[in-house]
Amino acid sequence: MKAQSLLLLTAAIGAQACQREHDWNKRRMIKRQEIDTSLATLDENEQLLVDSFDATSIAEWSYYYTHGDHIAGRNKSMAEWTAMKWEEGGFTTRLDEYYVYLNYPVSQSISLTLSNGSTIEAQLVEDILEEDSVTSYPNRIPVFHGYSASGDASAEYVYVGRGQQVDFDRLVALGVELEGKIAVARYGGPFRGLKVKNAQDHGMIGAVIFSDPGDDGNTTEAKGVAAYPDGPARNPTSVQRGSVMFLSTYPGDPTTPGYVSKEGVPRADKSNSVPRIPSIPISWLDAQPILSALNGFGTAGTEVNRTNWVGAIPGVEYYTGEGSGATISMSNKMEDNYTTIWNTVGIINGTNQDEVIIVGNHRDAWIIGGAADPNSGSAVLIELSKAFGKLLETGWKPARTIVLASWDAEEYGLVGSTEWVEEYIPWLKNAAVSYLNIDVAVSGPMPDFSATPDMHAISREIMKKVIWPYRNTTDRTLFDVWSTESGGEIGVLGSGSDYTAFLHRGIAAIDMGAGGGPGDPIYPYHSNYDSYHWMDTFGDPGFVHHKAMGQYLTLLLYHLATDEVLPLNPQDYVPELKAYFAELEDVVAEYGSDNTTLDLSELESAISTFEEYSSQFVSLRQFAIDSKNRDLITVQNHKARDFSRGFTSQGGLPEREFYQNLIFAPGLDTGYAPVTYPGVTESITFRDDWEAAQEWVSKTARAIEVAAAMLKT
Ligand SMILES: *[C@@H]1O[C@H](CO)[C@@H](O)[C@H](O)[C@H]1NC(C)=O
Ligand SMILES: *[C@@H]1O[C@H](CO)[C@@H](O)[C@H](O)[C@H]1NC(C)=O
Ligand SMILES: *[C@@H]1O[C@H](CO)[C@@H](O)[C@H](O)[C@H]1NC(C)=O
Ligand SMILES: *[C@@H]1O[C@H](CO)[C@@H](O)[C@H](O)[C@H]1NC(C)=O
Ligand SMILES: *[C@@H]1O[C@H](CO)[C@@H](O)[C@H](O)[C@H]1NC(C)=O
Ligand SMILES: *[C@@H]1O[C@H](CO)[C@@H](O)[C@H](O)[C@H]1NC(C)=O
Ligand SMILES: *[C@@H]1O[C@H](CO)[C@@H](O)[C@H](O)[C@H]1NC(C)=O
Ligand SMILES: CC(=O)N[C@H]1CO[C@H](CO)[C@@H](O)[C@@H]1O
Ligand SMILES: [Zn+2]
Repeated sequence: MKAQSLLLLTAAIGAQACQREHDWNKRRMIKRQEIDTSLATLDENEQLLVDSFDATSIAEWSYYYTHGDHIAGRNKSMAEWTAMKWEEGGFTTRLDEYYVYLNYPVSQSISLTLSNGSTIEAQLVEDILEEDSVTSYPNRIPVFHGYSASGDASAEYVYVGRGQQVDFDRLVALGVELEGKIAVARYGGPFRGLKVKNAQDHGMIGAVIFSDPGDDGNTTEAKGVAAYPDGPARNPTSVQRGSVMFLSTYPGDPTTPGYVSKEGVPRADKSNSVPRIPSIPISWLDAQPILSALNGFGTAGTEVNRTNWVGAIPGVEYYTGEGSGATISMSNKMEDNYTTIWNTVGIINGTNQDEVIIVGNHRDAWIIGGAADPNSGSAVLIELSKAFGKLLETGWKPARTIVLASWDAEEYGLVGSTEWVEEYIPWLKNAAVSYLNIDVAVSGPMPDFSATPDMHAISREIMKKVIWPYRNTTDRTLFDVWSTESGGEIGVLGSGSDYTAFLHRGIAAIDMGAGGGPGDPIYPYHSNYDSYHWMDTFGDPGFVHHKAMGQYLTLLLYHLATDEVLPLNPQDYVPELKAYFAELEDVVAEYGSDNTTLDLSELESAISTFEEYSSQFVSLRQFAIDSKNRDLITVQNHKARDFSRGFTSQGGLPEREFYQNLIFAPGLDTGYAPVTYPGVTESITFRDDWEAAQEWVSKTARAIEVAAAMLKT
């Protein structure tokens, strides 16, 4: 199997809400003179919505969410409080409960034995900071991996880089023995669960995953920047918790693939979607002695010749480590639990009940705080509900039904949203117009969006209606800052947050948020320091970005729910489908050999058909508008709502039935980052199966034709 590096050529790597890894180096430099920087005029309703936003109240909601345990399945009162706040804004609310498999930490330990017999215990706790009250809560949550396997492992260990399949291929090529060893992997790159899966697939018996200041650019202590709480660099003891589910195979409750988790339902074997070997996350401080014990043994980091292999932990040379004589003894004890989770759901009925816009944010966090992930989004949604409450008071009614969702158990593997979609799929297939996701609304000042192509135009238009307070300026629009500072490209949706179940049932979706760019404070993702204090001091002092992101989401929702002509543009799929096609041709050229053939003409012709019918759609929609033909506008609105269902295939992608969208999917070995035309691309890059690739060309072409047919006049 060859390297997957090409998959990352996809135009934009995309925003992945629970984890954003935007490659800021790749951003296009757009000059401000080249774009429209003026603030668009707002109508009365838009103005009322925008003016309703208050940073001080957002800070108050944030404070509430970030001062109590709200790991999945453990804080019903927070779900109820959310419902109460939304009720105040005029939403009718309820809690939707599911009975799901989760596991909670009991005890974790790692001890290192050096070749001379000395032992060192890993600290495995983050420092208590006087400035940050939640870091000393007696019920603060241990460092662990959600859905990790209970077990002990004691063995020599190997440094495996980011732990992607290509990293393991490299180790195998170097002749490093992996069987029976423990993997020590660096965070970043693929979703953490896939690092553990790859280790397990190579016969390894445990995995330890560490954070590395090498991912922090110039904002490191080694380069003279103070660490949190004194400065914006990473605190050396901070640990990234997180799920180790095999996210690219299946999200949702791993014991109920494809059906709703209620009490009493049959439970499936989960071994294909969660690891069998134990894993534990550690800080870079704990990683330092473990990795430096490998210095001089095996192949030096610089000789391994893999990108991102060498990090920046002082004193560590990132050797592979065979023959060091050092061993790790790890123990991971988890408690398995079937337990209730609560999605808060709030509804304002629209006049057209067969058209629904869903806005979702998850509520559960790995830590007491969660000020960025996910509760910056939660705080924003309360302010949004208040804004719509004010609009309702003026007598306004939405044309389309609005559903707000506060998902539980996203962190374990998109559980609350996936189970909900599985429960309501008949209704959603008929009525869902689009799904708007806001997970980490703010962890820095750089706005970032990923969306299905039909939402690109409206997403950009709304950016012109909001001021984005970038680096102390107060007169730049979100569109201006996004275009010139963040690169001005809307990403492709992969996975990593709650839009996944919607996207893979053919529903238009957008994911939004703002993160840190080079030089910005290091976001302490999934650590105890993702706290209110960090947010207020470094992430978003004054909560100004929270406010602006909330205004954006509110206006986007307002237009989707109100505009007589549904603001979705199916025709905007055309340039994207063509760009993905060009990328696929590159993949074929790169991976093909003399005896491989792949005929892409069916796909090319399907894209042409789509182009033709979508342009018929545009003409007829314009005719309906010009002739003020309401019935015809409704017909066209329904086409815009429905056509993307055509991109899905009942049977799903090869060996992953859940992932039905044949245009984009999370990469099998990336988990977060997207792959386009995944059936074809991964048959080539993963399986080297050109016959299968040819079949997937046909299946993908047929899906595009089905979507096209729905747009036909
Ligand atoms: C639930 O969250 C709230 C708000 O953060 C907190 O006050 C409360 O203590 C939490 N409940 C539990 C049982 O931890
Ligand atoms: C073993 O080696 C480590 C690292 O070089 C050193 O710090 C420690 O003192 C040594 N222990 C003994 C018992 O020699
Ligand atoms: C770090 O600083 C150096 C020197 O100022 C600069 O060239 C480089 O681009 C910076 N790197 C990042 C990731 O910001
Ligand atoms: C890594 O690449 C360098 C330069 O091409 C080469 O000299 C070296 O042998 C390579 N290392 C290994 C372990 O293959
Ligand atoms: C909204 O519409 C649904 C379906 O018609 C109905 O069951 C529900 O009672 C309505 N809710 C409100 C608050 O009017
Ligand atoms: C914003 O202004 C404050 C106060 O003048 C200053 O301390 C801070 O460094 C400025 N921030 C940026 C990003 O320029
Ligand atoms: C291509 O054909 C040659 C000769 O028949 C064979 O040795 C080689 O393994 C084939 N390569 C692939 C990728 O199938
Ligand atoms: C730790 C934990 O949440 N344990 C729960 C496991 O499930 C049972 C039944 O649902 C609960 O009573 C426990 O509290
Ligand atoms: Zn999240």
